[in-house]
Amino acid sequence: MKTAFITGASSGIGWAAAVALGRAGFQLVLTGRRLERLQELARELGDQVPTHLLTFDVRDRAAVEAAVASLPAEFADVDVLINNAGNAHGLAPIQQGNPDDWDAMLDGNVKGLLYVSRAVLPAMTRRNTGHIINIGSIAGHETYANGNVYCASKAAVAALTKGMRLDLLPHHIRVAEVNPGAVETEFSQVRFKGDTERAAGVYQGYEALRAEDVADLLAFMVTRPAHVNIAEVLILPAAQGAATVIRKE
Ligand code: NDP
Ligand code: 8X3
Repeated sequence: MKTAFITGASSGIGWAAAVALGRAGFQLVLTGRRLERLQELARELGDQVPTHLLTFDVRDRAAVEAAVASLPAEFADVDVLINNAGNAHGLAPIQQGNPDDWDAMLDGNVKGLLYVSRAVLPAMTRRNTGHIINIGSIAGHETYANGNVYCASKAAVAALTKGMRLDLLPHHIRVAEVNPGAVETEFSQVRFKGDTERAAGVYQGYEALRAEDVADLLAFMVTRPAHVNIAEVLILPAAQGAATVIRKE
């Protein structure tokens, strides 16, 4: 059984990816900060999908390293890493931005992805096999007003994906980036700090992507033959033309 390691599995895209990859025959290492949510996911996956749960904050390098080092032998040979954990915090012009929000985005979305990758990679380079998918965003490829630091964090993910693909080429490790547009998850609740009305407004008047739509794509990508790397995908709701251009009814 192949092993997939999914960060941010306690919600949204990561949760749906766990369900889709479980169905595709993977055993799963599921990570996030909220243990009870991971336990609920493991229960939903049932006995047919072996799971190992790890709780850590991706911003805490020592915690990331300790968690990955603690993997039992049967889960340690990671075949697929989905670097999904991340969020936006705030939506404000740069001159009014909250530096705590900036830290959360740069430390989580960029350095967290690096810490997890660095900790998991020896299991791949040693075996000369592996597949890494970084969850970027349309925001990493176009910068919208007030998106400044979130967009920068995702632009960094785009650059890192290309760099990782080059560096890991000799080790037969496929590296890819999936860039979603608007997906209805807890993303906007986090961005707007629990303002559920404002968060719901982001998805009103059109059909946003569901986390399952992105998960289907991820399952397709990781089940391609070993010579195929779907290296970069932009996945949008049909009603979305650009980051802030959405056809609303
Ligand atoms: P959710 O808020 O639903 O899920 C975010 C996940 O990331 C949670 O499982 C959360 O787990 C985890 N996470 C966040 N910060 C940390 C941290 N510091 N340490 C460990 N885990 C963390 O949002 P989405 O599912 O939408 O987001 C998943 C990814 O998709 C993110 O990288 C996001 O930027 C990206 N994305 C989302 C889009 C959207 O419109 N929704 C569009 C484009 C990209 P926990 O809180 O338990 O730690
Ligand atoms: C999430 C999509 O457009 O809100 O990355 O930045 S967007």
